[in-house]
Amino acid sequence: MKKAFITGINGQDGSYLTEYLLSLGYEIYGIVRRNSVSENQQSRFNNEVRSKIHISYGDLLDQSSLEKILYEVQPDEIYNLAAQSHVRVSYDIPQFTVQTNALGVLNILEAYKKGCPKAKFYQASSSEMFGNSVDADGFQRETTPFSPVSPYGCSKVFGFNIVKNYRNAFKLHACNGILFNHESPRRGSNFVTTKVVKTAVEIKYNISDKLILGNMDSYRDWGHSKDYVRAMHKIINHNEPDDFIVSTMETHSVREMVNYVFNKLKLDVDKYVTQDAKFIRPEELKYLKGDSTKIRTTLGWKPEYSFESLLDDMIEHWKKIIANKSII
Ligand code: F7E
Repeated sequence: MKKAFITGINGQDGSYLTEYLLSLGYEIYGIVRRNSVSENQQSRFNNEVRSKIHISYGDLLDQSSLEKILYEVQPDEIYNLAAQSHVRVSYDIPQFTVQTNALGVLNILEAYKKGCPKAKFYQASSSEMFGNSVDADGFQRETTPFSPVSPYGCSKVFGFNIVKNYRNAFKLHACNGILFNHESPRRGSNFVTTKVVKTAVEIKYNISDKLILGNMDSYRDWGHSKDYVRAMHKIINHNEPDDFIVSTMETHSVREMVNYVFNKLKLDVDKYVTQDAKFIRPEELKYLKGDSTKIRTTLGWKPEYSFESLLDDMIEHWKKIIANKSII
């Protein structure tokens, strides 16, 4: 039985990856940071999954916890998904963001090199590293230069580079997935897709009466987290450690996304949606569209969800939650 070790195991991607790897017969280990509401630490798992996995306290900033657990578990695969993952929030807590997302990667690489160097390592790198850099044909790809525009993006560039450096310097099987935005019913409610879907459903059920957004003219390449965790597993298991873009190859504006969701719920956008400068970022990443030809041709990965079926999945999920709430 293969063993996988996952940081950020209770996150959107960590929880879907856990379920996917369990379905493939893996034994799953993970760490969570201590939180005073302990129920929150396994909130994305149902009881059945919870009973099958091994979760311990740990932190990317606590070297001793990383060294101890990696040495004890001796995993075959390590997935480093833990991060301060919110771009706008990275302006509020820039030092914490950089410590976790940059130094945290170095910490886990050191623990891996020392404690279980035969393992394979996956780093959750991000399309935010590109900033406003785009190739002439309108895509970002593995060769597009990084030009980050947020503390989050800067921290992720360090993480990406240190993984490559450790791969080459110490002959470690360490890889990067450069994932474009990916969403799901499990996405946190301060990311734009969930904020839009959840609020629109609340409007439908008369629980809210407005949706206040920031920049509606930025473009994102939005995929489904369930598709993207399959890509992580393919990337780490490629015979050569390498870096791959994971994307849908389509781009849509925030405005198009809002229109789709409101039309689906038969709500009038002009009546309910307004903008407020407080949601605008100090520097905005305007446009993302990833060219994932390399992973499609080399590893045979492709997404199953479209932009529309992703949003439909989220709408159905929030309808169930909010319909129950409105009955209570
Ligand atoms: O924003 C605009 C906002 O916060 C998307 C993370 O997973 O993907 C994610 O980062 C767009 C931006 O995601 C609101 O300005 C408008 O242009 O959902 P988001 P993100 O910043 O793209 C990358 C790849 C990651 O790696 C990150 O970890 O939507 N926008 N109005 C808004 N965004 C938010 N959050 N809230 C608004 O009210």
